[in-house]
Amino acid sequence: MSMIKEKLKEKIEGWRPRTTMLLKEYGKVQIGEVTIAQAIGGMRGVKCLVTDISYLDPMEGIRFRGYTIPETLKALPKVPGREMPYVEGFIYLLLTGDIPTEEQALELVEEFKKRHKTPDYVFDMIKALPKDSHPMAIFAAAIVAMQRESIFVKKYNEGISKMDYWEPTYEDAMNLLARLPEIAAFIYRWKYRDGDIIPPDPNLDMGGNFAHMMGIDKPYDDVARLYFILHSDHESGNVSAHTGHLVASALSDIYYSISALIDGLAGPLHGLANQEVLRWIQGVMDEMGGKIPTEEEMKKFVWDTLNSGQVVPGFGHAVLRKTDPRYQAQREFCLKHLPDDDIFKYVDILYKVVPPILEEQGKAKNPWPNVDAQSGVIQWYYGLREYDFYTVLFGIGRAIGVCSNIIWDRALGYPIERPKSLTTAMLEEVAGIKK
Ligand code: AMX
Repeated sequence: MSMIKEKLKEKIEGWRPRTTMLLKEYGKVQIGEVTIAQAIGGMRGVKCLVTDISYLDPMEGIRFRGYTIPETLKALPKVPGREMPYVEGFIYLLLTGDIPTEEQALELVEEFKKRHKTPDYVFDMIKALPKDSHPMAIFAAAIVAMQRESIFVKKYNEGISKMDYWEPTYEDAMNLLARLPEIAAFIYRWKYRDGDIIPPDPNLDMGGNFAHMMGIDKPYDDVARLYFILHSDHESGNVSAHTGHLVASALSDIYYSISALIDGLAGPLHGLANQEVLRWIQGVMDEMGGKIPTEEEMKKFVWDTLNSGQVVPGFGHAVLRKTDPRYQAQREFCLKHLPDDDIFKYVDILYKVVPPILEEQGKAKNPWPNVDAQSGVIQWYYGLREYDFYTVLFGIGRAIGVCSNIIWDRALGYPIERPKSLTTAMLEEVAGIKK
């Protein structure tokens, strides 16, 4: 058994009694109530999911295993000579709750290298798809195509004990995570670089190898590391994380679950917003003839968007009530590496003008920017200008968080998800409108 799996086993065995006790002895203790507005309104704020991988505080933002983003980036072992930590070390943190030593992070780097070989049929299948397919559709299809590789399914069919479900789930998750960067880079080079595929370099870590396979020079390796870490997890209720958890709760394997997550992430109100931000900015740039707008000019573009009944992409959030720390982390990267970039200047002006406008309009509960307002600008700057592709990068990151969650879901025996629905007439009756 690998070092990380041993460690995980120890953590799981230590954790199980806590869940068992809560369920058996305190199962009837109330943690909230549900209103009609919540039932109709997308279950906002209903407390009915459990995860220890990350927690999202509305004011403070995300904590991964208790660590804020700056704390996480500071504490994890860094790739020698680079600014950002190993993504593999971050995965160690999400899985075990502990900051790895450099040696532990490197063990995981080696483990991923052993697992990364993607079956050839995946690439053949991608090449058989129409080239104008959206990269997210290709990505989801490539993942589900590998379902036949599932070790969980094999073990389940052999009659494995429930207590051991997490082990083959871990194997599937690690195999999949090891392959996602190569699959994503293949999609990119096949679709946008005339099929000029760059093979992986077995000497590199996940972030470095991704930049290499994309054909983008340093510091894009650090961009990839930062991006995968920032997008990994945002507790369990967002569409992609929840979809992954929900599908896995039926004991569907990792391949089905992560492919489904990617489908949810592909919506413009969720992960696709980073593509929408760039599209919106490009539209303004066209109208401005490439000039940087004044704040007054920018305000007009924002109001035009709102008055035409559209949302301003990259702003607002269902849980957060302040500027997203994932936005801040990327902003700091921009201030250091691309302060004079025109698109960054646009993003910066938007940061100043959009929140007061959304406040004045009075609809959005959170007028502040989210992760997607800033992420496209970095990709664009380093030459990744096909913004249809941006959500695939988000998807690699999100798969890391959701895989970690699913392994723990299985370890703690979380059951199939099945909330209850009511009819409109029942709500009217509860509200006292109709007898
Ligand atoms: N621009 C214009 N209107 C907005 C807005 C924005 N950025 N954010 C929220 N609103 C509007 C909503 O559309 C809603 O209008 P309605 O009452 O007419 O339906 C009203 O404000 C109340 O919405 P809310 O409770 O503040 O937000 P929500 O929880 O329903 O939705 C989100 C959250 C993110 C979907 C929404 O803020 C939005 O559409 N933002 C723009 C898209 C975006 O950036 N998405 C990415 C989010 C991060 C991520 O998941 N990657």
